[in-house]
Amino acid sequence: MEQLEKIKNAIIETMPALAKSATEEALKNGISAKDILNEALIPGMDEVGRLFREGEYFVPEVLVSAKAMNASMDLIEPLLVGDGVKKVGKVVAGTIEGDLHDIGKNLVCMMLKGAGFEIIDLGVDVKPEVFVEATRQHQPHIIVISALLTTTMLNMPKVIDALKTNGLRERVKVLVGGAPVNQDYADEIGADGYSEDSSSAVELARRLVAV
Ligand code: B12
Repeated sequence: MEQLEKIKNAIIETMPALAKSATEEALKNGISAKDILNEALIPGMDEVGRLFREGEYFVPEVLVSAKAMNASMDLIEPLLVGDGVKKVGKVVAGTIEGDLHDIGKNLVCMMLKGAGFEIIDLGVDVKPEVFVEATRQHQPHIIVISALLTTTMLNMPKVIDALKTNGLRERVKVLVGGAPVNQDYADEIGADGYSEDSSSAVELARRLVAV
C-alpha cells in the first residue's frame, strides 16, 4: 500500500518529519496501527540494518532512521496499547549492560503494554544490580532483557546469577531476546523463555504468567 511504503521509505531515507506526517496521514485514512508497525516500521528498520551491515549507512544515518521510527511509534503507541486494559502482570524491562540498542526492547514493551502488562522500563545499559534492585522493589512477574550485540549478550547470565545470589530467582521469570540471542543460548544461561519478535514475546509472557 502506497502510504505504508511512504512511511517505510521515510525511515530508510532518514526523514523523521516525513515519517511523522506520513503516519498521521495513514492513520487519518484508516490504516491500522498494527499494519503501520508490521508493514512499514519493522521492514523499514530491517532495510536500514541491511544498509548498515553492507557499509552503505554509518551510525549517524542509523540514528536518524531510529529517530524516524520513534516519531512514527509515538503516534501509533497509544492505539496499540489501548486504555483501560485489565493488568495481567508486571514486567521489569531493560537493555543489558553495555548495550544502547532500545528499539526492539521498546517494541516488546509496547506490545506487552498493549496486552495488559504493567511495564517498568529501566532503559538501556542496565547493570545486573539494577535489575535486582528493581525486582526487589517492584516484584514483577517477568524480567525482559534485551541484547543486540554478541558481546553484551554475554552479560545476560550475570543478571540471572545476581538474582540467584540475592535469593530472588525463584520469584521471577526471566525472558531474553534480541537479534543475537536464540533458544539454545536462553537454555544455556537458564532463562525461562526466549522469543524472536515482539508478538511472540507477548504469547510467551502470557504463558509464563499463565493467563
Ligand atoms: C539501530 C541500530 C543501532 C543504533 C541504536 C539506536 C537505538 N536507539 O536502538 C545505534 C546507531 C546507536 C547503534 C550503535 C551500535 N551498533 Co547497532 N544496530 C542497529 C541496527 C541497524 C538495527 C537494530 C534495531 O533496532 N532493529 C529493529 C528492532 C525492531 O529489532 P530488534 O532489536 O532485533 O528487536 C526485535 C527482536 O530481536 C525481539 N527482541 C528484542 N529484544 C527482546 C527482548 C526479549 C525478552 C524478547 C522476547 C524479544 C526481544 O523483538 C524485537 C521486535 O520484533 C542493527 C542491525 C540489525 N538489523 O539488527 C545494528 C547492530 C545491532 N549494531 C551493531 C553494532 C556493531 C553497533 C555498534 C557497536 C557500532 C559502533 N561501531 O559503534 C554500536 C554499539 C553501541 C552500543 N554500545 O550499544 C551490530 C551488532 C553486531 C554484533 N554481532 O554484535 C548490528 C547487528 C549491525 C551489524 N550487522 O553490524 N546501532
